[in-house]
Amino acid sequence: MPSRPWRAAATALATVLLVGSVAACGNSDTGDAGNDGKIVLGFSQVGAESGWRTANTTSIKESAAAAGIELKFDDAQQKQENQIKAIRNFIQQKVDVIAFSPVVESGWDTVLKEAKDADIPVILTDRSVDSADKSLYKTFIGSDFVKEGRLAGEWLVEQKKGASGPVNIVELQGTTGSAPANDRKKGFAEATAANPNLKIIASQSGDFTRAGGKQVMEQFLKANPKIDVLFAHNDDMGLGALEAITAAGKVPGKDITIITIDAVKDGMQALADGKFNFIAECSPLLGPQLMDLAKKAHDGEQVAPRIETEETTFTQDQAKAALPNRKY
Ligand code: GZL
Repeated sequence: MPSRPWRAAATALATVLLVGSVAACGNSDTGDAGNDGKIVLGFSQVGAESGWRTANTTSIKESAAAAGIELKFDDAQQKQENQIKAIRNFIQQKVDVIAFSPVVESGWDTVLKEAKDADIPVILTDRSVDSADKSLYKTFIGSDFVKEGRLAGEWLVEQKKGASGPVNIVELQGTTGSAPANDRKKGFAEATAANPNLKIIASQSGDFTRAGGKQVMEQFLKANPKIDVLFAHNDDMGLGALEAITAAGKVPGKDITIITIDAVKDGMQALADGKFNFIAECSPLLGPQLMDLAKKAHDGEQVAPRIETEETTFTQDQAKAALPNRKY
């Protein structure tokens, strides 16, 4: 019977294929390392809103490649709902570890519980969350934003200690509800309370972007005839504000003292050129430490609950000296 030998061969082939596919599925189903044995890290990034963010993304992507970690990267375009969606996708794909920089502090408990129920460790990078349940994430790696705001305020108190009358300060806040905006504002206010002459006469979010900084500074300048100081929560908003200040016929760095946070290259150039007066550093180079933590989390090793990055501050002279060697 000519069909019988073919039928046996076809059955054998189908069996081999079925076993093969189940085996392949088995690897991805177990959620263990990627098919080629690599750890799979799902990362949800805030967006691409500033020079700091771009440098942070570069550090993460380059470090993952160097560490042999398979990176699934998502850009949330500064929307929390996109980050929640990305985290759910990572859970569905059974990645080994999830890391993210929460665009805002609140609203994460539900999705973090889903990751915990799926037995996928979560690492917070750069920004933190206000969850009361600390078991929802393995660790936080990033900066002390209150300290950054405090350093900015302390420098201003020193600069203006001889002031006889009111020193009018306007403040460009970061993204509303974000940890850096909340904490930098807190630290700066605490430090400047030391001198009652220092008065924050206006404070509004520029969303960490150059466009936002320019737009809000234009409003500040229209509404406030006497502005002595601008405190911007990041370099990019300060750089945007420069355009508004110059357009208003004022000299940045002289008519208006400008203090910012980050110390990205463009901000350091403005500082070296005398347009900014002081910058508190906030390092975006978290990639290498993140990959080390991802490996430890994957292997079930204990890690410290909070890992803070080493940072410094810059005056105009220090920026001139540091610029040639800046990595970002
Ligand atoms: C700080 C980071 C902030 C930067 C901004 O760690 O979250 O977000 O200061 C960036 O430049 O947009």
